[in-house]
Formats: sequence, structure tokens, C-alpha cells
Amino acid sequence: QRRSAHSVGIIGAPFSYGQKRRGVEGGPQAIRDAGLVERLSGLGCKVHDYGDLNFTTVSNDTPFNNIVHHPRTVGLANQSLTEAVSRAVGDGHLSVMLGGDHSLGIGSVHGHAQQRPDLCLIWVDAHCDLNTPLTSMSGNLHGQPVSFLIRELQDKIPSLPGFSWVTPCISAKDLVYIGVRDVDPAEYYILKNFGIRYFSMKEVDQLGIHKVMERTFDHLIGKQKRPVHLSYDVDAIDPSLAPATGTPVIGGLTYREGMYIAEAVQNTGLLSAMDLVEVNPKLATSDAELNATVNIAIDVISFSLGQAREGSHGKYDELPTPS
Ligand code: B3U
Ligand code: MN
Ligand code: MN
Repeated sequence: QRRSAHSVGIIGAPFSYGQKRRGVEGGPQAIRDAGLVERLSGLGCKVHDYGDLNFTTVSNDTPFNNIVHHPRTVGLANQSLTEAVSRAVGDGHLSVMLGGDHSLGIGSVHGHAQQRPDLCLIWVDAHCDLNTPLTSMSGNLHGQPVSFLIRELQDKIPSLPGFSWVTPCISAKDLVYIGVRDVDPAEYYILKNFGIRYFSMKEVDQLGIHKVMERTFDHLIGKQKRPVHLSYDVDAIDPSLAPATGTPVIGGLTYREGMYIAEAVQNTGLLSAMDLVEVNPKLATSDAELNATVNIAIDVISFSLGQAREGSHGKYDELPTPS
């Protein structure tokens, strides 16, 4: 069907302190260099590029509990991202946040929720990113963002330096995971005990991606239409297709499944903000690996914003007639 073209606000978030491998801060530049703005303009989107955020590395940012790394730096970055996403959505744009690591999900969802408090969240990822600061074994905050967002979990979240501004903005029932295949014990406990809906790669195999999306929308927007936040970790896609990422896990989404998710979300007409995170150009071992990963990132965004494999209206109102 023909949809009015999106007005898109792009926010670059070159940030890597939610995990230990530098390089993921180069994601926004790599995705822009490969032609994101041109692709979206070609789809008929009106693109406003807000540029890249300028993040501050807080000095003497000692680990929380001797485990959780860079809490003040991550907290501060997400505070400024919150403002940026809130402004973009407030300006009437569909916000597209380019990461950076997935700790940025805190600020992106938080900023979106400031404008659209009734949003729901689709988290496409090999991981649940649901550890609390007290259950994290890696100490990486990119494995924890969702725990800060869920209301029901807040009495299990310690106060972290740099995080005093964070308030939870979704309920456990407002969230669906797709593509997970590497879940820590505490994360599994939370999924089960808080009744969070998830479709692991096993369910993708059992049901097929079409039914997975049907059930996702049934759960989130079956009763009432509401804005959708799509937080897409490129490591959800199989690492044979998108290798340049920090924590690859074998057995991921095929290209077609990955794009189907994006198309299905677009077809709801409810997408209001999205994230594309964890592209790490420095981890590519060749130009081919870098290009494959970056092109998939751009494809995910383009399909989320209206590119269609079946083709789309727009260019022709009628065919040229020979004179
Ligand atoms: N669950 C592990 C691994 C991980 C989470 N997110 C990523 N990796 N990208 C953790 O560190 O919490
Ligand atoms: Mn993630
Ligand atoms: Mn991940």
C-alpha cells in the first residue's frame, strides 16, 4: 500500500563504553558513508540528519561493585541521547538512532517515552540485554539496558552512579524479544518470572517468522494501537551475514527473516522510533565483511521505513505514452 513518506530524524551515537571492545563508536560514520541518507531519500523519506552526539568520557569512572564498567560515562551518554531522541520525536520525526553499543537503548527508549508514554518495545537481538547490575557477569552495560526500562524490575536495580535520572518507562507486557539465542541464567529467570514475551531462534524455527510477527503484534498492539519502538541489534542476524559485531552468536536470523521483521513493523504503520546498534567496523577482517555488515544495517533501516521487496508505488502515477 502507499504510505505517506516518513519524516525521519537521524541521530548518530558514536559510543562504545557499554562494552569492552572499542570500534563500535565508528558505527554511525560507517553507516552514513555507505549511503544511508541517500537510500532513505530514495524511498521518499524526508530526512533530517541531527548529526552525531558528542559524548563525554567521565574521568575516574570506577566500576560499580568492582564489576559494572564505566557507569558514569554510560549514564551521561544516555542522558544526552534521551534529550536528542525526545527532541527528534517532538519535532515530528521518526527517530533513527545509529549506535554505538546497545547500552544506548536506555536513552533512546527513554527519550521516545518522554514524547510517547504509551509506546511498546520490540527488541531484536541474539541477547536479551536484561541483566541487572547485580546479575551481570561481564560487567558490560550493553547487556543490561532493558533492566533499567522495566517498571516491575525496579526494586532489583541498585542505584548506579550516573543513572539517577533514569526512570523505568515500560511494563514487562510492553516488550517482545525476537531472535534471542544467548540468554544468561538471571535473564531467563526474569523472562519467566515477569512474564516477558520472547521468540527465541527456536520459536523462529518452529513457527516461522510470519507467525512470530503476527503473535508479536497480537501481544503488543492487538487490543490497542500504540507507537512502536524497534531496537535492532545487528547481532540478531547470523554472523555469517553480519560478522562485524562485538558478540556474534552462531545460529541467527537469515537475511530474509531479518528483513521480514523490518517490513512487518513498517506495515503496522506504528513505527515511531528505532535503533540500529552494535555495528563495529574495527572487527571486520576484510572490506567484504565490513560492507556486508554495514549494508545489512542500512537494509534493516530501509525496510523498516518502507522499502518493500514486492516493489512500491511512488515514482509512477501513469506509464509514459509514446507520442
Ligand atoms: N549476556 C551477556 C552477553 C551479552 C549481552 N549483550 C551482548 N552480549 N551484546 C552480558 O554481557 O550480559
Ligand atoms: Mn543488544
Ligand atoms: Mn546482542
